[in-house]
Amino acid sequence: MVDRKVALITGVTGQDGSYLSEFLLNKGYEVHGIKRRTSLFNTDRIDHLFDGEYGQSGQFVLHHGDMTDSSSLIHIIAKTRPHEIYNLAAQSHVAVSFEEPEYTANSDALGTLRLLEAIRILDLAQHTRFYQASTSELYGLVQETPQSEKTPFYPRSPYAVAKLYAYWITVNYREAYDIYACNGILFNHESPQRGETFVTRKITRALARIKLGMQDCLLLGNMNSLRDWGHARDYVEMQWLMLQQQTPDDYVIATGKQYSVRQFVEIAARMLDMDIRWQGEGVDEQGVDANGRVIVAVDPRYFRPTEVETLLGDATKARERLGWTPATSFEDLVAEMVESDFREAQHDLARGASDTALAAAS
Ligand code: NDP
Ligand code: GDR
Repeated sequence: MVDRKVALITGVTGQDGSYLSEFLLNKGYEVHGIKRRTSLFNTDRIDHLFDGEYGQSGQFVLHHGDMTDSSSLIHIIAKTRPHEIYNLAAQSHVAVSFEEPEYTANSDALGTLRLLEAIRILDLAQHTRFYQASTSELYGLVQETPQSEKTPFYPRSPYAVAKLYAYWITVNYREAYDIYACNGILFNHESPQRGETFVTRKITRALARIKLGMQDCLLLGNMNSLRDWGHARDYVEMQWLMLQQQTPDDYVIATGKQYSVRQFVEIAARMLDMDIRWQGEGVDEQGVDANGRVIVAVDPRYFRPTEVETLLGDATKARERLGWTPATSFEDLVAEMVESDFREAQHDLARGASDTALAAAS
């Protein structure tokens, strides 16, 4: 029997959960993931790991649980006695948090408390290290630029307010109970595994489908928004590194470069040989292709009641103490997402065509 390190990941079915699982499994960890009950399978992002050797050998195990249900969390932690817990589970969509503020607080704020309490109640404070997925959204209405660990917070959504509670309860349990607990204040990170309703993936997916004639137009909200975008694959390695230090601490992870949503659209479109010309202003702004077709338009439905206009991270501390350097450039990130979505769209198109052929034949 190999004496493995044991990790528990909440949010294992999400973007970061899938990259972190793969990273830890490759390092030889026994990885336990918590997934909530859903009416349809939602393990697409981790099926390649679970269906393969890792799942069969018992190195990768999934448990049903929910951040809103203490009993399931306590039970799983008692059973697995993890050396490291990565709390990635959250209602993570900022716009949705305005529609479901109470649920967002329950899962994102109280859910974090439930995990920390489980560590304390089960007497695991000296055994289990804890990572909290904190966020650049904490800076919200920014008080200084760029933002570092010392920049004051000013959250601007129910999501960010819930994450503020999670941030401070993590600090408090570190100080009160001597738990090795860290906040990773991660700026936006994307990948081909990003959920389809976050703006980067929405853009790459829509442009690929417009290119193939499967969609007419991409509807967006605030295109002036500025973000510091990195690659999720690079960022999960930092989550792990934060738990391998002598003393627990909080770290900003960011690229230090900023682009607008509009620039993201332009760069992604260029990669698909679709040069965009902008016309109009405000809600009337439109992106027009070489044939004069409107392929990008503003839909006020996607505006948020309070917006985070600009985020730019200063990751000096992580660079100096964790050796952080982002491996993937912005252009490479966009290219990887565009290529992946173009392949997926081609696949959907071919499947649609063969479905039609099948229907005609039957
Ligand atoms: P995703 O939205 O892709 O994944 C969220 C995960 O949480 C999913 O596995 C989801 O399950 C799970 N989840 C949601 N609610 C519950 C619940 N009540 N009980 C159990 N599981 C639940 O997020 P990311 O992977 O992008 O982000 C990971 C974490 O990092 C999140 O906490 C996010 O807020 C935070 N973060 C993300 C950043 C980013 O740019 N990606 C930046 C900074 C912080 P299901 O698959 O069933 O929906
Ligand atoms: P964000 O990511 O809110 O930064 O939160 P998102 O991609 O949703 O929005 C980024 C910016 O783009 C603007 N925007 C749109 N956003 C979406 N989703 N859809 C649109 O059509 C659209 N048009 C413009 C938004 O207004 C915003 O300014 C993400 C999540 O992963 C959080 O969980 C995480 O904490 C932060 O990143 C860091």
